[in-house]
Amino acid sequence: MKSLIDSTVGLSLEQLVAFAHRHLGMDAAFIAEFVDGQQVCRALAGDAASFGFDVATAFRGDTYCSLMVEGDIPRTVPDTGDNDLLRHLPVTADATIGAYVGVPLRLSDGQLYGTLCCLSHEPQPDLNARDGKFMSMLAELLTEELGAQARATADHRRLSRLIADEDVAIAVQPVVALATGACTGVEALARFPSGFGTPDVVFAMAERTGLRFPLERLAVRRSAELLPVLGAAQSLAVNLSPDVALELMRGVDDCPLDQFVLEITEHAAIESYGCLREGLAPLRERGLRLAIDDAGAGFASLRHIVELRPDVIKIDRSLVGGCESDLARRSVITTFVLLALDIDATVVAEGVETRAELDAVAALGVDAVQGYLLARPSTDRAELARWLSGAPLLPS
Ligand code: G
Ligand code: MN
Repeated sequence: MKSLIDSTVGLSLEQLVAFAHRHLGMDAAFIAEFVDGQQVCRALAGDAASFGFDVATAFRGDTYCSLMVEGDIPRTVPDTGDNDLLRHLPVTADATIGAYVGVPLRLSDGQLYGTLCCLSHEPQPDLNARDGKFMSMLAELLTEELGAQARATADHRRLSRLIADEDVAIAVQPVVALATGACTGVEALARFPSGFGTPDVVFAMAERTGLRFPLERLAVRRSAELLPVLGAAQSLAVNLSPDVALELMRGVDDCPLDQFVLEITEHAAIESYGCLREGLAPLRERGLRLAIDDAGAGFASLRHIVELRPDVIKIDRSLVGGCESDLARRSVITTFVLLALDIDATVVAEGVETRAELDAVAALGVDAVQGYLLARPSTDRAELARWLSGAPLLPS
């Protein structure tokens, strides 16, 4: 059957159980997982205590749910007194169960996970097929959510392993000054083993699984290993989220920061510019330069620039691509160039792929360029050495 929804809607087990409880109006609703021949309550809503259980309670032996899953009792039992099997089951009297509705919960591969059930102390003569349908629909949503949880757990495990193994490579791409043609520094870019997807995908996975800090920390630590091969005037640009940047840079008292450029993407949501400004101030005093990355790609770049007064504005490649034949793109680039003049920043055009783009951004007053036309990001350290030694990188 086609799934009700394409991807997870983000409803938790607790929310879905609460829907069951509210809609059926019974005394308690719960999800029980089958584990090693027992059933363990995973989420509940309503007055489960009056039936003698709580979250994490394990049920053994014949239960309503195991009987329902086996097909020995119906999914909807308006009055347990009318069912021969349930009437004589000890728990019916012990917990005073008058009515029951349950549906099996399956994982997306069809494997049985457990059950979603509602219980009432009194019989519920109004319970009908529609209630059963509603529970089946919730079960389908739960299948989605359980699948999302299983995927998140698997992602967390894979990514934790990657971080523990330090399985990240650092590619670098030169930043080239238009005035001299020299490489003024490099941007470090994390690269992950094939199978993990693009860096964007991996960092998004890290965000989802709560591993963004350790992953960004690892990437920047590996990037910093390149510092010794850089000339004193050459910079190392690293991409970091603002919160990680503050935490990390604070921790490196002994390390000179004047070779680092901290790239904060325009996509980063900044909760408090004041806090970030204050946090960065002592680091900038120690020489750290700040770049706003991907400028012009979204909505926030002007605000980031106005609030943070970066040393570098990196114009997003979506503005640079085809700018030679697009007045609007050139006009936005000019805006950044003029803004940079006023705040004493330099401008780097990213994603320069053609000679025409290079000539256009040069004519608009951009200071430096980065892009496939000059060099692709590379993990080859011999190539890095060649760039840093002053090999001409601008096409003649
Ligand atoms: O957001 P940020 O600018 O940090 O992203 C850099 C990314 O852009 C890297 O993954 C790099 O591989 C890619 N990149 C670098 N130069 C070019 C280019 O000229 N064209 C395109 N399409 N991508 C580029
Ligand atoms: Mn960047």
